[in-house]
Amino acid sequence: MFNAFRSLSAAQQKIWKDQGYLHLKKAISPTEMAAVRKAVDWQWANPMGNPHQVDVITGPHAGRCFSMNEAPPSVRSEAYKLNNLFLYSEQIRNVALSRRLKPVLAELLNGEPMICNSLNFERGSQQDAHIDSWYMPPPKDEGMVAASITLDPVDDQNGPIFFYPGSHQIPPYRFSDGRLNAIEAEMAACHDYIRGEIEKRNLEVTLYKGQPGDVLIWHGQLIHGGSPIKDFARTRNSLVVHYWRAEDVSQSALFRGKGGSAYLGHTLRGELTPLSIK
Ligand SMILES: O=C(O)CCC(=O)C(=O)O
Repeated sequence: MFNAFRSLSAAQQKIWKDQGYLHLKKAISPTEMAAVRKAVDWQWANPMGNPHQVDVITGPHAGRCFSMNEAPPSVRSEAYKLNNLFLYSEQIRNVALSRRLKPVLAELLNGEPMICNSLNFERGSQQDAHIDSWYMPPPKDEGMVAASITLDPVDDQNGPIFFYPGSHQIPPYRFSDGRLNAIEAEMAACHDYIRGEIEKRNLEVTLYKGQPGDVLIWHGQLIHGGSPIKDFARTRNSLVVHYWRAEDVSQSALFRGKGGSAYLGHTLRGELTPLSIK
């Protein structure tokens, strides 16, 4: 068992237990933030043979997914999601499991955190309300948390993350196979259930307005999404990371970086594997 020292105050532990999120202020250093921006710049400057996937959210290509080597350069001025740089980028892994962040994640997971997905954004995602375990169900139900590492100041103009504090306590919706992962044909029923539970519990939506270096961490069952971008001239650079618990994953799937950081050795979408490393 991973030995995490307790790093959260009693007040933080209570917020996590009752509300399902934490806002860590100034947890990421300017050097770490610069490393994330540099990694994204590098991807756009080196598209040749680059297999990372880009989901386009706005503009003429909205709804399409390109591999980096086929993505039109204009996509960078739109809202987009650059998937899974963690697999080949030591810098991204180092920031995702940085000195200040890793002990907190370990305490929340009650075990060693392992990166299972990463997403780089330059603008808000505008993503509908969702629960992460629908798309990245952890090997053990309670073994997942996510974090948004904030690189730009966030306010209500640049599409902040919204979330429902306390919604992680809603008993998970089980799809017909008994699991947490979304089955498309059953999503209408799932949304009805979630809406009903939000009303029953009088849960209210909150916006995350963080500053560069802050991190929002949320529980794998917390309902959240991205608000509409009101001012498209404004960027909202961030690195979103989803974590599972290292001990829940088979040894063959668990990889380690130079500093020992744990990460999944393939992507959950299946588009990248260790074999495709150049
Ligand atoms: O950053 C955002 O706008 C939302 C990201 C998100 O919901 C997610 O990746 O699960």
